[in-house]
Amino acid sequence: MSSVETWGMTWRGVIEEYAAFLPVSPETPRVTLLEGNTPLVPAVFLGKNAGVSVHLKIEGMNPTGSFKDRGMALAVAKALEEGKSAVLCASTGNTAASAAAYAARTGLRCWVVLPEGKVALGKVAQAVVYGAQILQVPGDFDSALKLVRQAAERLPIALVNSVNPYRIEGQKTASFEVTQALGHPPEALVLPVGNAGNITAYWKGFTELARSQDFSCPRMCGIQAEGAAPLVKGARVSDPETVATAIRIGNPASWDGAVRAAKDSGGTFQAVSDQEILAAYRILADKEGIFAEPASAAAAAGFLKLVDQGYFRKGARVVIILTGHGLKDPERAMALSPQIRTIPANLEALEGEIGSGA
Ligand code: AN7
Repeated sequence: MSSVETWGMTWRGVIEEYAAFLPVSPETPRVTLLEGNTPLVPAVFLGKNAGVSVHLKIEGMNPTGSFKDRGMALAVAKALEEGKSAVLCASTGNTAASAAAYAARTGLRCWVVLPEGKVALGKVAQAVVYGAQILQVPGDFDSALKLVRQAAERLPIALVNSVNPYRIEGQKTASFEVTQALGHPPEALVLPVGNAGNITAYWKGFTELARSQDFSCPRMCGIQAEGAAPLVKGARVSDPETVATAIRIGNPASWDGAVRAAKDSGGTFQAVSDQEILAAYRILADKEGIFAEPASAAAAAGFLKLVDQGYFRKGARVVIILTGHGLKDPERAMALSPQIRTIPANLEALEGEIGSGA
């Protein structure tokens, strides 16, 4: 790991930066769009109100606007190393955008299968512009994932969903960054959980670090949307539904990894309603100046709910993972927007409007 002082201009992307901690050899191509090295921003409003110290890990600052880029860099590098010429994924959107970008970067063909009508506009736009072959299927992400897993067994194509272990390996690098930026791991890590790859990855990263250094791992707090909360309920959800389409998943592929992370860390799973998600979405923007997509806001909503339950000790250091950028889902933002008024293009009209609001 490089020191914090060398971050910035010399950042080389997650594979090169963390090669010693990843299953790579000198022959593994250093595929990168300079993913990782994302900001850890203090959340003054959330922290003060809760009596804890809160930082937000802004994963929306990755090259395609989500945390998926960390794992995708490595998954695509390995696909290249293995001589594959195409990648395939099912996706609620962000995996598709990331796969499409890294495939474009490396000259691989990219096939993405989306749940019809349930992917945020910005993510589809990304997949289109990066040149992916886009297909949609009726039903939810879970059936799309089942389909691509079957196809990947029959075709010479690299499956780049988080069932691909290289995705998990790449994503664990975020736990290294959090630890390095704070100087120690936080006491709790709060993150949204859909297919459960990310919580599995963070936990792998923290436990690997704890083996070589003397510190305790954070309690892992996995947040799900109420209508798609299999890990909270302890049972698959057959018709997942939530405003946070990224985590509209009823049967997480990394179920066991998620359960282990929460259990072994002394953490928890928590469900939040769509109303709580949208309230947190607005608090992040309004009070912290941070625009995160609804699935990421779910983590902030979960944090607020855990605060209400007295879950954190006073002064605890908590990191909330904001997994994707708010611009991913412009339709959600506009649905909340008041009517924008047109005024005459003159000073009098503008001054009249601003009035005592200056
Ligand atoms: C913004 O893109 O599953 O628990 O296909 O896009 O590791 O699945 C996205 C998931 C959280 C949940 N936040 O992470 C996909 C996909 C955002 C996400 C998650 C997703 P996992």
